[in-house]
Amino acid sequence: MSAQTDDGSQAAGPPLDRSGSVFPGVAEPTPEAMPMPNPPFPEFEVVPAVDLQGGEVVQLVGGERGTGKRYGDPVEAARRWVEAGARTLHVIDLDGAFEGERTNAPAVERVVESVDVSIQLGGGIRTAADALDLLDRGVDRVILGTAAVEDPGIVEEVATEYPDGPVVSLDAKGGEVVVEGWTEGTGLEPAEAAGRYEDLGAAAILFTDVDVEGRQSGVREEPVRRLVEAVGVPIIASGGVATVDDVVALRDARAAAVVVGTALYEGSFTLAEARAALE
Ligand code: AMZ
Repeated sequence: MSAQTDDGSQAAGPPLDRSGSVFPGVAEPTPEAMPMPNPPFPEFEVVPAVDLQGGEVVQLVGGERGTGKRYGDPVEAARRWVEAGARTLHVIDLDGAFEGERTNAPAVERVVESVDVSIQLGGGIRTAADALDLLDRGVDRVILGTAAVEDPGIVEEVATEYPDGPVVSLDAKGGEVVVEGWTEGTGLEPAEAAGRYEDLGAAAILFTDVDVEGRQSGVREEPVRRLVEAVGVPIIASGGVATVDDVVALRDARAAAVVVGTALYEGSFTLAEARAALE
């Protein structure tokens, strides 16, 4: 979680005086009310996934309900990854992604309160008000999938208050962006859609290669390269990582970060091994 202090971002011009006649009656914002800049991934990171279903950690295969394996208590998992050196956790409310309601909110809150690293949270965040509320409460980044496709203006609304806050997920099945828990196609191609979200203020783009997700069958770098070439914001790659070579391949494809789930939970490699391979 990030502290919220004055970021001095008005340095290019005179500070806004909200206490004067322009906003009569509106108190000057306290330093605590201003978000501190926290741009995503100044250095390449391996980001453990904490995907939640029914309050427990799960890893699905290809994002399909009823598949995959359970890995117990989310707080234990989160602490384990932080102790192993994770600087960011990728927390997904899967019930939220499927149903549009964040039913794992209590478990998410326990995770957020129990670790002191950056948290990017997604799944079921469908309104700007919910996204802003989560950012106000200390979540570092909110991931918008379905809502960003249905109402792209939400991205802009969130970015206006938290420039480093909104991550847009453009997860693709067969080359097409999918939403509603990856059950519905959109007709969008990720690299084409990404530019529009960059213009709206997305701080980063999450790309999950759904066809290989959870299969531990290796990654495909090509779609990641296409996104990196299409936009200037960081690309967070996800899906299919089985070995440290996959991590290195995605770093070499110039992803800013890679999300790893099953391979870490199954002990295929450790975060320390990934770090060593990246040196
Ligand atoms: O596994 C799935 N079926 C799945 C998943 N992991 N479906 C969506 N998601 C993730 C996306 C994104 O981070 O990668 O949920 C988030 C999007 O949720 P929403 O509710 O904004 O569409």
